[in-house]
Amino acid sequence: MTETKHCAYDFTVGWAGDMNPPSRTDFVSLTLTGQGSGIYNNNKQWRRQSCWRKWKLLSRLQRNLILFTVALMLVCGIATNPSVTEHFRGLAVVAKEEGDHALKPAIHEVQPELDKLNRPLVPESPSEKQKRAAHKRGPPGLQNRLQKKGNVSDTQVEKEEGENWRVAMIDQATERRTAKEAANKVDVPEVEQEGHSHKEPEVDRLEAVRDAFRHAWKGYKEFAWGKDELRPMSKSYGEWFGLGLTLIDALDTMWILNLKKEFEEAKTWVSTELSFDKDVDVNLFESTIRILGGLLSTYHLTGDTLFLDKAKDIGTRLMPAFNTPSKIPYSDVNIGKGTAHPPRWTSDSTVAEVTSIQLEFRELSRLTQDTRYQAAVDEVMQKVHKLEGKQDGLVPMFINTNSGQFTHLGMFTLGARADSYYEYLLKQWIQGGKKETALLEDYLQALEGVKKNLLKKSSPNRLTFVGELSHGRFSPKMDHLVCFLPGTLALGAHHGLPAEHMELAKQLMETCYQMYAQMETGLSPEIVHFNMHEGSIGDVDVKLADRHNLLRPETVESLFYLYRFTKDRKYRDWGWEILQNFNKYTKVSTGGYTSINNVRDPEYPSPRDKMESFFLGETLKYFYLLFSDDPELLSLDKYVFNTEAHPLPIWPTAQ
Ligand code: DMJ
Repeated sequence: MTETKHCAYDFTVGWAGDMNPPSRTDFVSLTLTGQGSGIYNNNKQWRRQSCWRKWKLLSRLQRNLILFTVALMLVCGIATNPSVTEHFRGLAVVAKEEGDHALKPAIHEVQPELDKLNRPLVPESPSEKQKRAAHKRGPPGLQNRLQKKGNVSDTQVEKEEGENWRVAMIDQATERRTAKEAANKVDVPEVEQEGHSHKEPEVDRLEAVRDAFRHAWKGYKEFAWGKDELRPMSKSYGEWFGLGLTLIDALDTMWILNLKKEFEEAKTWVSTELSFDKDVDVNLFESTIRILGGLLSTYHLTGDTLFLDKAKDIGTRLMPAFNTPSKIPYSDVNIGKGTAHPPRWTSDSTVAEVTSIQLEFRELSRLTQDTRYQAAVDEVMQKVHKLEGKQDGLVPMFINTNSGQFTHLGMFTLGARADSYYEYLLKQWIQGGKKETALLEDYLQALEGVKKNLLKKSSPNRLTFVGELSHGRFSPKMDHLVCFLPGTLALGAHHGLPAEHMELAKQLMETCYQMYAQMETGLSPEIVHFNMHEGSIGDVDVKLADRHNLLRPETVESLFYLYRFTKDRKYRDWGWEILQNFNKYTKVSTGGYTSINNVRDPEYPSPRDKMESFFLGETLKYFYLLFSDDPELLSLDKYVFNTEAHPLPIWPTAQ
């Protein structure tokens, strides 16, 4: 049967707000009728021609009115879409942050990448959407974890490489060679399976870490030798203290990785070039954990007194920091002049900084038989132990160097400015032979405080996370820095603390891994916010300003502890995934690795042009220890690692 129909449109654009009909036509009534009594032909071409003819029949005014109405509807639709408005707000935040960066000179080379990050918002084409979906590693519901049990294959890595930003930056030849070499050096463990014994080939992960170190060192050696930090994109360097920070931080890593040639070159620099007799302000905490800690551990590993002499020199030069009315040290010391001062804008120090220098100064006293170092840092701990202003063992973030009291009361975090206070309570107790009970009490009480005030579950997947408290208000914000905690909890359980600490460590370890796995690059952002509302689509939210990754070590560090104590291979596999993603998104062709601005964009992760010294001092060292099968390689019954991954001995008399 043929259906007869009119192609009829009725557009009425007008105003009928008055009861009386208007005396003139304030509206346009438009009726379009189909092709008279023509037979309705529903083929596409007929429809297209017919509508086009109708359109041509309209007056210009009518056409303009229609176009205007359609445009208005589109604009309203976009403006009321929350995800779009949020994106615009986010772009404004990034623009502000990058504006701040622009003040710093060496960032100019990175600007094209930043421009790409701020590229205009355009709707994604279906093919782009598909591409994104392919890159997305952490779909809601942790499908990601379930889907990708194994490692990304080399072929897949190479295929993806061709599509992303690194085409311009990364030396793919180097990378393929590395993958090939790694694949050739196979570690072939015997695996018993259903009565059959077969060889299971495994990429030599230890060699992959050594390759990563060599690549980082190549950049440092070529463009930043003897300087604090490599700027791998601009092939230059940055100075912070002017003390060869990266070189010193990396000394014991080279020793542990058995990179003899590199170690010897660095040692020559220390003996011939390194001088602390310099009119320079250094941060007490950073120079203690990186320089003093690095020299002490290298002395222990090598037995070479060069490093002990240097350690004593820098330790002594840092001591003026403790000359304060309260004996709570200032943040900054001029190691040439022997003067110390707080930052320009405050007389406060941060709590983590004044309570995370103890392992190093205590060890320096033990080695030199000079008790002054230990006395100074022990006094800080004794004062903090007694202070008011804690909540269930949790400490505020600031302490005043004049009054010796906590300031900015009511704010509690296990992230920046407080993190290593908790870590050093446990580690000092271990270092000293588990005798200093005040340290243990403070540690255990703080963990109760964490459980009571900061520990929550996310939605929908019930990941356990540690949030923050501000004047009684809980915030589901967690810094990547907090990922030291699973490792510290596991270490405590290994040294006899309750087994439930290990259970909590495992839960938090899973969360820290998900902070990587749920990102499109497979690398964690600096800060995440967990969703807690029922029915949330994903567990993790990341604000635009928090999407950077600084090559930080905390998750890898915890994976190392968890693997050492449980021997569960999944921790190694997680670490292997992370190493591959560092190689994929942060490796710079001409040498070195770079921090990135955006872990959510695998096409434009936007390099920041900086390789932090802790990438060599900590991150790569913990990767190596994670993949090593030798439990005697820095046994956790003999050594305790400082917060910069420098192993210091557990005191022999104390055991
Ligand atoms: C390092 O300097 C130390 O691990 C410190 O405790 C925290 N920050 C960095 C690494 O993220």
